Amino acid sequence: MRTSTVNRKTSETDISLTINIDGSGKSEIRTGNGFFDHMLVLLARHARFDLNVNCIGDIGVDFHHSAEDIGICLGQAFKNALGDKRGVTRYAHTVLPMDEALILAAVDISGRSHLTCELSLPSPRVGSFDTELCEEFLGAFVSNAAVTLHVRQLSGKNTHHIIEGVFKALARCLRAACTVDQAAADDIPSTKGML
Ligand SMILES: [Mn+2]
Repeated sequence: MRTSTVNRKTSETDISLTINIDGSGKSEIRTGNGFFDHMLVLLARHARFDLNVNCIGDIGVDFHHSAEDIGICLGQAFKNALGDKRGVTRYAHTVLPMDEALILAAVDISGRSHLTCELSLPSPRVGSFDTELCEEFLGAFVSNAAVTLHVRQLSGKNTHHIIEGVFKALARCLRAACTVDQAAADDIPSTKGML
């Protein structure tokens, strides 16, 4: 089983996070923000990761530090859990519909961090979630996971639908990219010999 736990405490947040890449989609998520809990629950479900997240953050300021630091912890745990990435499929992409929203996502478990995030979010808030934090979270995740991620909104009018589509598309991509390619299960999928 590819698993990892990260505990990270700063003056702004105190986070414990456990991931099992080879899980079944179970999660226990307490981030301090209801909408973001919803996003991480469905990320775990659609990636089929088991994911526990507990964050005590300075949400009296706002949710910024919590969203960013959860992204850091998730990225670190994801990278640790994958180890030398032997056998992974590495590349994945999806075009995911969420009602009127349509989201393209593409992932490369490359060992290099890159995010292109092209979203046009009509509303600055969903519930108590500042929607600009979606990109903050993704940036923190890719930086620490050493993953390349492209996210592009092909259509969408409802901000809840668009962000939910992003998380579901990311989940489907991570699930596929992490899956062991049985024809090459002993190989590291790079001509360099490492990822
Ligand atoms: Mn929803």
